Amino acid sequence: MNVNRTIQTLDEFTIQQLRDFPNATGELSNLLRNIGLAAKRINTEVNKAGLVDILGDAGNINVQGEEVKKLDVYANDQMVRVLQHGISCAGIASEELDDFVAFDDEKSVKSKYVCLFDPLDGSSNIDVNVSIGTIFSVYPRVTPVGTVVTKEDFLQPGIKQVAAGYIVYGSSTMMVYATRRGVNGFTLDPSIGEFTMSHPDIKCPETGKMYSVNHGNFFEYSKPVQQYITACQKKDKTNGGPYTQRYIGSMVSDVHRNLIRGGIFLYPGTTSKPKGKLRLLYESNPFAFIVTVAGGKATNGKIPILDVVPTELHERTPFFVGSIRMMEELETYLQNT
Ligand code: P6P
Repeated sequence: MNVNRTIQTLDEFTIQQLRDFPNATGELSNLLRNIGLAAKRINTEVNKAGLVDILGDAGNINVQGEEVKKLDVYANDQMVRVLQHGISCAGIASEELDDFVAFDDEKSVKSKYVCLFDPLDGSSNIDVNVSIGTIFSVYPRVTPVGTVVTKEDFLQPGIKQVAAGYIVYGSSTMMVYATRRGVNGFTLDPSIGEFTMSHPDIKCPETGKMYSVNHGNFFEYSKPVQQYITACQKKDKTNGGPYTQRYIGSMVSDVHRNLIRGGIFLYPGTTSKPKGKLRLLYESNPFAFIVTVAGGKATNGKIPILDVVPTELHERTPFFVGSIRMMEELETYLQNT
């Protein structure tokens, strides 16, 4: 059997990046490998999620006598554990936790980074076997290394991110992450239990033919958003329509598809929820960073998402992200807001 030595694993790739930047400390590479480990553990449980009903529903005691946890709680525990036991993260904030968690042990306080994440986005889709994902965002701390992190380390604008990524637990399990040097995708090879490079140097196509939005909220969207959505459905020389509408209802899947194929994803504010549904810090900012590094664009409908200065850990924001030409087309409508 030919062993393909040219396919890099996530670990090999992050170590190669370290070799290319000799003055790098290796902390970020180590943090990304930690997330890869958590993702493999989460993937194992997600893949048998459907069996939980057979083996005993969440909250029950399984055959090993362990409490069967809700998957999103399990995913959160795995992310916290690998980051807390690593030496590259000084604290975390999670969609699952009300407040941030400072890692105050003597090793962690010396770490340069903090990590924010949604451990299992779209978890309501699990019991109907729709793809779900983990989303993460990495910032350099603003408080002095050696001290315990504070909330200001987490309330930074998305432009300050040093890395962001996601894992999509789909037909295959993929980890995609961006640093300022580019976006790379790794597919989990179950035969060796490693993420292996499958999508090097991902670029978001300048335009596309897909738009993703929840049409059910149409009559609650602003007029300019309604006009744009209507234009997407018309054969129109200016926007190259009609587009195809694709909406899985799992952000990681919808944005991943549009990143690879080109397209636009919209989660606008509505009359009942003017801030929309998606979280700024650990859903919108990571995807905005990834798509922007890949050549796309992301806004809150008014300004680049990455420029928004957060005031709360769990604040929501309207979110528009995708191929740059499609985003520019959308903005010709939104400027009439
Ligand atoms: P709606 C999943 O619950 C999620 O947070 C995102 O993954 C997804 O894009 C969005 O909500 C779907 O929301 O209101 O369209 O069902």
